[in-house]
Amino acid sequence: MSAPNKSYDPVEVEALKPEEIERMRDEALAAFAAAADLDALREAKTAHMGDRSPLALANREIGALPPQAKAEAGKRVGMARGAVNKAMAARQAELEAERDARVLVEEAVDVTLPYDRVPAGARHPLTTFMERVEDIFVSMGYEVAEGPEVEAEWFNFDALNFTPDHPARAMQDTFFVAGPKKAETGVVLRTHTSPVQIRSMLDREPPLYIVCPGRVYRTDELDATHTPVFHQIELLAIDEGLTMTDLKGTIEHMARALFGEGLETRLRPAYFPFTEPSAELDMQCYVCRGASVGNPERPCRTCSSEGWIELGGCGMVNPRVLVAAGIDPEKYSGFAFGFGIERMLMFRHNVEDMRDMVEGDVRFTRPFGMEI
Ligand code: FA5
Repeated sequence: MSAPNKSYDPVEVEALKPEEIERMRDEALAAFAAAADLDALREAKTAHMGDRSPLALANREIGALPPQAKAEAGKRVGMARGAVNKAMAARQAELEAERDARVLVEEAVDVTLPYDRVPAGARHPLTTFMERVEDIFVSMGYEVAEGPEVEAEWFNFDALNFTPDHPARAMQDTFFVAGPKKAETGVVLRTHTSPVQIRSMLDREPPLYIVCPGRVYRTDELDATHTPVFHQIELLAIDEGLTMTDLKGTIEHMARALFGEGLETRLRPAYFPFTEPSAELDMQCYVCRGASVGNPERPCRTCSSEGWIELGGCGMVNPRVLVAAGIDPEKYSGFAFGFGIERMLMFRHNVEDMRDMVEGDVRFTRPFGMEI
């Protein structure tokens, strides 16, 4: 800042010349007009309105002027600064309005768009059905048991009284697991859930009541009534004094819980090496209740007009199996029952083709609801 000077001529002070002040003002106005956004405007504001801006420096020169020159110079600089302030405020308002309009467009949320474009998933009907069956037995005091899907041949066949050359081995076409060095490893993909009978008997002391749901494998082709990977539920009860009557009553309870009251069941002789005697258990058709038999006027698709639906295989546990599992057959007896979940789901929901259950198409699963 210049020192006070009594003979000071304001015209001689370069920074306070009218054309200089006008130039400073015009440069500021041009800089504000050229600022394309609020950041650029902030920079222009610092350059033209800040403490080190030309107009601020010129303003400081006024203090050093003689009194007679101060008023005029002060008015000139003041008007220029006023014009600069006004132009800055106007440009700021303009740029803020532009920004607000742009943000409204860019960050707009369309509240009318559907919010659930990724539909919620649900568990497969096979899983929920299997759990429903499990619950029926758990409510009767049964315990849920599990076993491995890759199983020793001994558990899958030998301990269940399938001798090495027993023709029944061929009834359950088996996937054998090959090892890195030799093909015969004595390991198979379990062909049924019955090996869990043996595991449970070896693990626990009788009395025992177990229900075992699980996945099993057979070399069957995929068609309308077969799949190479399917599910079974196995039931095993070992106690003192159990008879076929207990077996029939237990399965009857399950059939009624699943299909409705008043349905008859019947046992047909069958053969399984691990039960003696063995039977296939049929349930009266829950759709026609036998009314379609011999009645061409009223055919029934569910039971093919036979009046009965086969539920699965069952029987009294063969004493040889009890011995293999370390249980005294003189003291204990037991019954077992095993059935296919896919087949039962087909009967219960009139599914015509088992392939629908494995293909994962939501058009099949959706009507079963969204139980999770
Ligand atoms: C057995 O597997 C015996 N373990 C059942 C058993 C348990 C008998 C306890 C006695 C005591 P089976 O081979 O019949 O039995 O098969 C049982 C059920 O599995 C059949 O009734 C059928 O519902 C189902 N099943 C068999 N093969 C297939 C397949 N390829 N696809 C879908 N379900 C099948």
